[in-house]
Amino acid sequence: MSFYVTTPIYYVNAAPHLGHAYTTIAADVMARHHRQRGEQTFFLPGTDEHGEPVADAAHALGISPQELADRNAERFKALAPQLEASNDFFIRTTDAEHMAKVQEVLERVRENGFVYQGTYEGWYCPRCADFKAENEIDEDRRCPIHHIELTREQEDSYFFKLSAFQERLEQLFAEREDFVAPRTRYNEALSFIRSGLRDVPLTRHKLTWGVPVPWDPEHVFYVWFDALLNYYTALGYAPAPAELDAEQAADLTKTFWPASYHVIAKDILRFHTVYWPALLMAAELELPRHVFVHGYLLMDGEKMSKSLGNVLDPFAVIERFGADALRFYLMRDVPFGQDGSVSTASFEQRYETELANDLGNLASRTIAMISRYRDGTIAPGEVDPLLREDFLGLSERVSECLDRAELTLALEEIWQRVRRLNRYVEEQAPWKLAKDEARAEELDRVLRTLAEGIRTVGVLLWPYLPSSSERLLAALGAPGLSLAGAAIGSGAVEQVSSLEPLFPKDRGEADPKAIDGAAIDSTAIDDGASA
Ligand code: ME8
Repeated sequence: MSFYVTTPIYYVNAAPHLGHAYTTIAADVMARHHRQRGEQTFFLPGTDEHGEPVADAAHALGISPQELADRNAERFKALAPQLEASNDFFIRTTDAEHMAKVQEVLERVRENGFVYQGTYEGWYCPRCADFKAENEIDEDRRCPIHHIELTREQEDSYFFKLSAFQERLEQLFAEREDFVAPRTRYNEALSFIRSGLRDVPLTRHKLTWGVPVPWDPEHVFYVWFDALLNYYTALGYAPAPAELDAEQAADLTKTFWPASYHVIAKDILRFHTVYWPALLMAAELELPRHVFVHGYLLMDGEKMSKSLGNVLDPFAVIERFGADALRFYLMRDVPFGQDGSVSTASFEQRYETELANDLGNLASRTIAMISRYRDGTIAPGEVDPLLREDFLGLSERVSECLDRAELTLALEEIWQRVRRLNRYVEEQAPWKLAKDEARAEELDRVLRTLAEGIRTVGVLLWPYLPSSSERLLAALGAPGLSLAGAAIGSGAVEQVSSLEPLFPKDRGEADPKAIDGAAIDSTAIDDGASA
């Protein structure tokens, strides 16, 4: 079994923000979960470095596009470890290997008869790097996303014969209803296809910052074709994960292509669910298994984006609360697949009531009681059948949810058990049992059940809370992360050791700017320059 998950490659025309962190965290949760299942896993994020938005931003700063790309790619690359993302590689579309492969694949698309020469005229948004259809434009001729004026562009272009794939795309959607999720996004993509596909420009004549077109050096490829192909090209030169044998390591494409999941937000739905499968068909490559389209993180009701200038800084949030708290908050508070508002108030609420109280206190109390009443030792034996029943099928259920990229649902399944364990402590009142010698065996069983319960949720929570889970499991003397061990009673906690609070409450004065203030309040492009 293998599992390959990707994030969009982010534009380097500005700095990373919470929206980018969100998708990266989500993909990382999936990657970690599949590693726990013992599957060969590859997780790819990266940066999208060509095209007009980057060229324009660099021009405004008086530097070369390559300089801007180098500078900002570093910041996106640095974001991954800060989020505790376990990515296997980080692709940059200015990598020579990527560029060569893009030329090779698109040359094949042309040889296969899906490219022709023509002239394109239309309303163009330089920030989207995209022409807008007439029905997307209002009377002001402004971009519906960036609110900037569209320009009327006319240029010689090579076209990609998207229209040739109308029937095959309809057939794809009919045969594979899980190709795009959630269902609303599947419907949206399908209705776009049904509305009739028009051919799209494959190259840009007026631009030089891009992958040169091999058959006509006056053109570069339109940035979206260059960008989408990253998911495929990376496997041709990324270093192999350590667990692969020599034969697999020689060509990652054999093990990991096609991708299991492309995780994206709805802004780039059409590119991933229509252009991308058509392009792969044209190049005779296998299609990805799933595209999961999540919603927007909203602040003041509007999508955060670099060009709107209302971005906030994930680095500042992490510095104060840690990556785990950010990961948990985003996966828990914003139902994955829907839009959701983020705010300081809801972050603090989740942190206090769920991380610090529900989980942190449960772990501290359990370990403290085992230390106090039993010198840190768990007597061998069975766990309480009451709790065994409540945990029955849990890891299977979590896997099922994660197989469908239902990240919030899977977390809710686990959290119900965290709450169950808290109720169990109250119901059993080990402090009362400890006062009665005649109930020593009962106390042993309650402590064993609690230790095993928190171990089980600790293993299941690892994709969401990697460093806290590892600390918790280390304190339980049971560091195993394999999902096979995520059944209550299977892990044999024998001896516990002390545990510093997992989520300390004393974080100093609340700083509203840490979450919803203007942690980065300059416009995105200026911010890109000052870093
Ligand atoms: O579109 N809420 O790059 P990009 C949730 N280079 N997710 C958000 C978000 C928000 N407010 N803002 C951004 C591009 N994202 C192209 C992609 S892929 C072949 C090329 C996340 O830097 C979300 O994943 O504009 C969204 O799809 C992506 O960032 C857009 O990143």
